[in-house]
Amino acid sequence: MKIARAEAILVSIPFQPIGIPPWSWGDKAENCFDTLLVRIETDTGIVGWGEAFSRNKDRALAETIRTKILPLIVGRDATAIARIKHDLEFNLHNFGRVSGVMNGISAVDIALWDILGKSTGRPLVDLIGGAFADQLPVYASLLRYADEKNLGDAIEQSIARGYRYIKLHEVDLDLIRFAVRLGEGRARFMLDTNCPWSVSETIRNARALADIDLMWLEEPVWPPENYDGLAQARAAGPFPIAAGENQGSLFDIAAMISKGAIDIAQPDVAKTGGVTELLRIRALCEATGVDFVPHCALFGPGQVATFHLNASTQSKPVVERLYCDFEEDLYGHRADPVDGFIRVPMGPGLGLDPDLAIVDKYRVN
Ligand code: SMN
Ligand code: MG
Repeated sequence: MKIARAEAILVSIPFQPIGIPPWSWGDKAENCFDTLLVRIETDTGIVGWGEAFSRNKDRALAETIRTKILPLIVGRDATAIARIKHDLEFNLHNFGRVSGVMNGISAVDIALWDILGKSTGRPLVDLIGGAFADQLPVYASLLRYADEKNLGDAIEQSIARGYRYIKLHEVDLDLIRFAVRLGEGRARFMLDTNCPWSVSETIRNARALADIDLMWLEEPVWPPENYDGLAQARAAGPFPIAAGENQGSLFDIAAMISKGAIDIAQPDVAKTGGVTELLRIRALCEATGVDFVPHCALFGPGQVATFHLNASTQSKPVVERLYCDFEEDLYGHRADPVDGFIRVPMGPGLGLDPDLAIVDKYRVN
């Protein structure tokens, strides 16, 4: 079974915001999220879907995948997943080990696992060891509102929809305290600050928040590769420290762990080397007593692959879902949480394929 065709398809779907979130990625505050799809077709007619992390209609990343990555895989044995991933990483390592190229390689890896599942008639979760759970709790990963009214509305709405875990993306301490107090007893909270603070600011701010209950404090320290600084903040407490979405591979996560920087590792399947790399990271986490809770700010095949990965993890990690309602859904709402839980799709491969009419409608290039 050989790879006959491979393409990158950039899709970006608008969502209805609660208020206007002031938080964007890059410079544009557009209310839409990308799903950068990689579609791989075999000479036997099987189609696999992968996803590369992307924001702000990233045409440049789509073109990087088309020109640098996909030409290297056409003609290869589609079942040689680890080898293809290794060859891509080795051939392209000069172009960066974190970000664009790794996101593209991650997408190829996910699509090849989808093909393997479809060609053997097994769901991904079974190929990677089988399920510890057929459904998983989801956390509502709120956007940043920086505003009490809109943040309060998002919390009330997500609790009413059945979410029992909520991640805040705020940095204002009063607002954070307000949010946790509002939802206390109805939901548990995590706080993700996205790397804004120095080590001393982190220690000061974490101490100032010691009166609220947080499941974890995510990426408090700038820059994301400041593992010594994160380790200092972690040692000062009081919250468990989570990070990993801005690391590129097993080796980055291994360095974080050996520095004592994290309690919770959050690799992203569409950034950190796909299913193959996350399985390696998971094993490292198990051997070092670090929780494995994948990052998932994704809406396509990467999100569905995360369902399978989390379900096959003994600790049954909570699944991340960015909290927004899309104008139209790539999976016809079949991947949506119901009452705060998702079910793992048990069809072959990822078990869900994107709706091609939606792909065509929201295709950017
Ligand atoms: C995040 C990062 C990138 C896009 C959306 C959200 C955030 C998270 O850091 O952990 O969800
Ligand atoms: Mg984060």
